[in-house]
Amino acid sequence: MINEEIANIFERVGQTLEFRGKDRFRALAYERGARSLRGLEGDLVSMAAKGTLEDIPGIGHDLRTMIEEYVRTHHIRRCEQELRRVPAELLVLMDIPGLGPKTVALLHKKHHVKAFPDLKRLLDTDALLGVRGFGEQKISNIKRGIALWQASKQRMLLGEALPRAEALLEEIGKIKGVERADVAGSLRRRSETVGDLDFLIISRNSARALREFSRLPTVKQIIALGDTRATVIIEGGIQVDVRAVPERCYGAALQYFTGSKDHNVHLRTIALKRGLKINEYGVFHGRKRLGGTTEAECYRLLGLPIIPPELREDRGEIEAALEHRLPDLVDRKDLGGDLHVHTDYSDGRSTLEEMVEGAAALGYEYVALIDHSPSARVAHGLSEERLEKKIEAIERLRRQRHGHKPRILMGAEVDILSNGKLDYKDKTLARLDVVVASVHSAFRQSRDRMTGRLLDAVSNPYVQIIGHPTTRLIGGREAINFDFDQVLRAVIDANVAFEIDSQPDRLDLTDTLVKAANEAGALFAINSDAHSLSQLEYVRYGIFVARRGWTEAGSVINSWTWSKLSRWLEKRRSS
Ligand code: DGT
Ligand code: CA
Ligand code: CA
Ligand code: ZN
Repeated sequence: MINEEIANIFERVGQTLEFRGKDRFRALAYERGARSLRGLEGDLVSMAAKGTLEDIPGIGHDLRTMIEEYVRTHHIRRCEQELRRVPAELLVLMDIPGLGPKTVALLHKKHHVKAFPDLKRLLDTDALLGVRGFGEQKISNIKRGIALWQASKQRMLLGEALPRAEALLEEIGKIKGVERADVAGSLRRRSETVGDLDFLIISRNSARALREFSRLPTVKQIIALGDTRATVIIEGGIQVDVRAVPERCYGAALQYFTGSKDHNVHLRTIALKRGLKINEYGVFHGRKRLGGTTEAECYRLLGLPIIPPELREDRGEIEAALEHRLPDLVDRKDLGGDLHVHTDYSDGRSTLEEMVEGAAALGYEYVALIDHSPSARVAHGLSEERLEKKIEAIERLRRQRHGHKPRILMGAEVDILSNGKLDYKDKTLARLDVVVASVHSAFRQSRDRMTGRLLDAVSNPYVQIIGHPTTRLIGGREAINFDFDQVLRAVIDANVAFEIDSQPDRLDLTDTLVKAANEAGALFAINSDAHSLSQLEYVRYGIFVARRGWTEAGSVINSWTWSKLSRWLEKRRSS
């Protein structure tokens, strides 16, 4: 947490300096420092105590003393002074994708933009059209950036929300008199973003339990506090709802407050057809309460098996439940390995050895060490020469770890270039165990060209997995435009797998596309795309997406045993 806080401050200071047109090198130093802290494994408090802060790349004497100051006082005086020089209303504009400090400075100086409404007005009235520095393309980029920014601003990534909710759940569980506590709402359904954190508790004295909850140190503001419900804002401006319900209604309440609203509405019509009523207190026949202590009981009383929370979006799960054909969803325990793990050969932050150890700790049978191809220059893509070095290093590592799991696979995430060609020659690809092909550039190509580009990649016999197929970034970049159905058919015909990339801001394919792909019979690889050791854990988010997309273990290639997977990998390239 503290790493993130300091990184945010450094990033803001860098932006402020750039905005003011000050020393570029100083601005860059802050930005580099921020990036480095974001990727850091260790925590800054203990590093400060040990005096090892300057070992962090990008952290020199100045930034080190600032980190120490923050650890001691929760303030950095010099940064705060700098930040006061630019109004906060202008600083937030720099978060809009497509708007950097330089553009905001230009808008401020030349067009009197002081806050978001000014910018909105300029764009709505087309006042910027034709103005130097604002081509049509740039303006449309800014408009799209604003749409993404507004959509994401009010919602949190599941990857941020869930760890927070889990920590909070533990605190709630410790409150005196709380007998049971669960997450509900979109969080329990594992939606890719959530609006707020919903909790349900059972307590003998709920008024007192809620009061105690509202006094937790993380609570910054109380919006409402009653005998059965508390709504508060916690650190980071996140809204939290806690509802206390009697034990006998707990199942009905959990069902109701898990939602989704559409699922609940549909469920009520099922109840009506059977002459029953369902609400947050239970299932009723007239005035007679038939039950509602557990969720399973509620569903059973309506003639249904319990439906996993991830499916409760009214996307056909109620029909499937009625016909007893709910999928047997893939589980985290089913994963036999990870087929997309970066190392410090390109833009990862951990070594080959560390990533392999990490995979071993997760009990994996196999792991593919993947790095970028040369066109991904910012990511230090591997030249043929460095690829050769990595192959040798992997050979050494295999010898060292002989007889130990996991099996180490040599791989690459090869760029699908704008013309559809791959960034390595076939001769090079032939030397790799695993080839993930991804789009990393020219995101705005026309639908036809983009479709053709992906089809070209799918047709290369060395490509086994299409990486993060839509390349969207939640709150940061729209999906590329292509004919999904056509690519889906090609992928199935060629026996290529779609990736479900588990990075919390990617989650790509998305749940609905996964569902469509499942209906057509596609294969998936649920990968962490980890860029550091701790990110190996991100597969949990990919698993959630897979489950929300109705995926069973059989269609996930990295849930297969090594003998099955290795045959599949081979077959693909000899086809
Ligand atoms: P969010 O917070 O926007 O990510 O989405 P949810 O689904 O968590 O929505 P939220 O927090 O407003 O409400 C939690 C659950 O409570 C929701 O999934 C279903 C239930 N719920 C809330 N309001 C209504 C309603 O008006 N009708 C029905 N049927 N259910 C509701
Ligand atoms: Ca919610
Ligand atoms: Ca709520
Ligand atoms: Zn990638």
